[in-house]
Amino acid sequence: MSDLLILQNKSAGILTITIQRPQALNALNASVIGQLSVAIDTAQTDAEVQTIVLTGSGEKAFVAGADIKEFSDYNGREGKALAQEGQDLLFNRIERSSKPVIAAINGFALGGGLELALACHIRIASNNARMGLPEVSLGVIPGYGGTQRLPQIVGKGKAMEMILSARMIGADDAAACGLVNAVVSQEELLETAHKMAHSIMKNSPVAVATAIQAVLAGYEDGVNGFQAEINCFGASFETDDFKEGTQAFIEKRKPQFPGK
Ligand code: DAK
Repeated sequence: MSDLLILQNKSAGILTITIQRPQALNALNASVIGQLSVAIDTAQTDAEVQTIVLTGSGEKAFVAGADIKEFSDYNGREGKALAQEGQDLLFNRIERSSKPVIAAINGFALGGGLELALACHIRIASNNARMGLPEVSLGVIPGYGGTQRLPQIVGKGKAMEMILSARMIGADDAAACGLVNAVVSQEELLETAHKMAHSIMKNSPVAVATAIQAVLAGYEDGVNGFQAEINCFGASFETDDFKEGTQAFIEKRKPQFPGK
């Protein structure tokens, strides 16, 4: 049995997952990817979980990349298979999670580590965070969705600069280009991520899940995002959460969403 490389803590509707490999700056090896994948999957059907916060252990790194020691002797076929497997198993699952996933970036988020944060729905960074995609400096390119998600988030020009230069940027630059949603001190990071989670959890969980689905539809090949929105919008009117949300407004009270 492999070691436990992630810690999970459930409290007040929030599942906080902490990647626990501080000796390797929380670098993603196959075991971490597998354990994260199971945790994200399990959370989807866990009624006690409404939002997920993902962070790294220690004060130095969120995740300093894929484990370089693990992939240094891969050949082309193995590299391709593992990129496919990793994207299917973890990165796409995080992005498609019906429960919002917030990355609390507490230090270096490099390579696969930044790609992990990019797959999350919201990113909050501590002011010591350093982010980048250094893959080309190692003779590879980002393989866990970085060439696709980074341009979606910061725009093609900035993404090209970051990917081709392999340079890291600091938290304030990351906020300026929209890579992270907020920057706070290391001490306030988890609290800020949890506050964000609580502000989401005031809303209808069914509508939140549907909104994630509608936003993602616009980035899917061959899918008309506007049409997907119309369909999702229509479906919302059939939910108990919609009935409760509108009724509560009319009765001037806080909604008690049954979807919770
Ligand atoms: N992998 C393995 N070990 C790592 C690591 C990593 N990515 N990053 C750090 N470590 C280890 C260091 O080797 C060191 O271990 P010991 O020597 O003490 O045993 C320990 O963590 C502490 O690191 P440093 O001593 O280097 O700490 P510093 O403060 O001096 O430097 C640093 C911090 C983050 C600047 C530095 O550690 C660094 O440059 N780390 C590597 C960053 C990086 O290049 N990351 C990889 C990006 S490429 C794939 C799919 C995707 C990918 C690859 C394959 N397939 C599907 C096959 C993605 C690739 C990437 O992520």
